[in-house]
Amino acid sequence: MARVVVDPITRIEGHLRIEAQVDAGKITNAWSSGTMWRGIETILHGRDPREAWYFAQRICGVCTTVHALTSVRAVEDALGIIPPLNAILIRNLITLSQFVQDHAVHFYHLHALDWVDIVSALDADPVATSKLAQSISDYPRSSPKLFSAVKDRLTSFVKAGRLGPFANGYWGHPAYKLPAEANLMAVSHYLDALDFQRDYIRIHSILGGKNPHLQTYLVGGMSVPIDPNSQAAINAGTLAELRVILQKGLDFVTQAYVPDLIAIASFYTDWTAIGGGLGNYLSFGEFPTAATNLSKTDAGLFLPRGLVLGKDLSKVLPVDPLKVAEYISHSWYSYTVGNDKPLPPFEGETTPSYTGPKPPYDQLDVASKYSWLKSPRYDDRAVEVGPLARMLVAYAAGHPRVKELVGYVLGQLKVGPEVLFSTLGRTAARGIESQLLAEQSLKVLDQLEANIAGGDLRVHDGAKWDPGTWPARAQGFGLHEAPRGSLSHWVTIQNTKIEAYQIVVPSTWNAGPRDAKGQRGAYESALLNTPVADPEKPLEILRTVHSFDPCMACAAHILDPRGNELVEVTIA
Ligand code: NFE
Ligand code: MG
Repeated sequence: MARVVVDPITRIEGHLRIEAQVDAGKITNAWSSGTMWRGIETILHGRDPREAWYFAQRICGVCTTVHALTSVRAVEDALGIIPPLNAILIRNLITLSQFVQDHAVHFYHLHALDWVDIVSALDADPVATSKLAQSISDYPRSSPKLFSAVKDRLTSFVKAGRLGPFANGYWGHPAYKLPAEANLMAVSHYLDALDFQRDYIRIHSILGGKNPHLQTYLVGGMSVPIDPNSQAAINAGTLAELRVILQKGLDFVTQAYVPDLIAIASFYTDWTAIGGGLGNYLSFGEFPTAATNLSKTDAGLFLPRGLVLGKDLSKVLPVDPLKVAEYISHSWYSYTVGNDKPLPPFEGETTPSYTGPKPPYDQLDVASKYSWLKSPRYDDRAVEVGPLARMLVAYAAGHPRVKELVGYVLGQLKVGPEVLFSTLGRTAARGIESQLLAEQSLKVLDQLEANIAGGDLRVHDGAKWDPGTWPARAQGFGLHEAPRGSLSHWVTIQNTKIEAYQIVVPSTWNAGPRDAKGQRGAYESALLNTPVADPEKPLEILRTVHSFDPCMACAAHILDPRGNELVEVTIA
């Protein structure tokens, strides 16, 4: 019996600690702790709601666009604004490209090394690697010469002891199963993906001025001008450039990401029986195809809104966002209503109350409070959010392209849909979603072009820009599916200023601690029964936790407004 502590979990965004009880080579209990304190909710108090997005998107440098979008949606809902179609389509393009880049970076740079043994790649034969690569895809960078150069480069890094981001991996661990050639192919694509993601995200500089933290959101629309006769606006040339980059994104996903995913997964099908977790899946739905308010309707969404409970894909239940509430029974906060009651976000409170031991500490006090993350619940249920949740909700709702893509990937692996409820299912769903959304990005561009060609150049509705037109009090929420899952922002506006602001974030849904009823969060639940071959090298814990793509900056987004010291960190 051993208590395995992984702190910090690396190859994620932010600071996460996992404690796991390992008995006879399997995890019998697990706790997830966000160990970082930062944030945004409180500093928004008293500000102009039209500028909230600008601060909110600073929550994170990874999912940078998502808090800007959700914030403007919340304020638009409160004030009854529906932006023009062009603005909605530009927002979709920014978000779709965010997904493709973020998922590709996660697969190659954050998750692949849980499955790919870099050191084993040194034993690969470049000619055999080229044969393997060409047998699975028509990705052009697959010649023996190229793989030979990658192998030489890797060999020189290893000889010089300069492994850089590859240092301290659990290389040689018995849970690595890929042949040397597959490892070399994956290392080569890891390097290619670095270039790909940098070039691809230029979409954000075209539509948002820069990345991260785009500059062109606006309550009521976007500040990206459309004018076919101006060099300084979206014109035919800009649209053509966007098409080239979006097509490159689709090509990379089709030729590299998805074939690599299938090739790697085929050696790890035992991971379709590990890491299932809660079995409840929530998606708010995303990508409006018309000018609508997502908080009032889910009509016309490309990805459906819905809830799947108990792994039952025979039905999709409706979602009422007002059934969201957050517990803090095991989180370092206090509520005025008592610490065991959940609060819905419109009544949410953010009062830090750190009772944990001072770091460094050996073990969390799991009977009491043990995380900076709250525990969001839907209708008092713990649910998983993210790519797997979205793909399962879409699959169960009969989304034709999702059904096709899921069928294709499962067919290649010779397994059925029941395997989706797993660590590997989570990773496969992210790849399937990348293919789906890279395809969709070109269709959204078509729709934008057609709308512009029809003479509609509007990107902003300024009718309610003047706070003098607002009611004395207004409340609204914004819903979004961010790459890691369901996100919501909740705003109360009183006399033109923000009176209250709450953010319920994807990684909080997944990485949060137990609630007052003892229900585990998604990570805590997924880790149960995960095998651990060597407690000193808990590679298997990384596999399951990374399959969620953690982002702790998003999840622990609270900040004391005056920068008062809340935690003392001692560096020995
Ligand atoms: Ni910082 Fe995020 C996404 C949000 S957190 S990455 O995607 O919101 O899960
Ligand atoms: Mg919050």
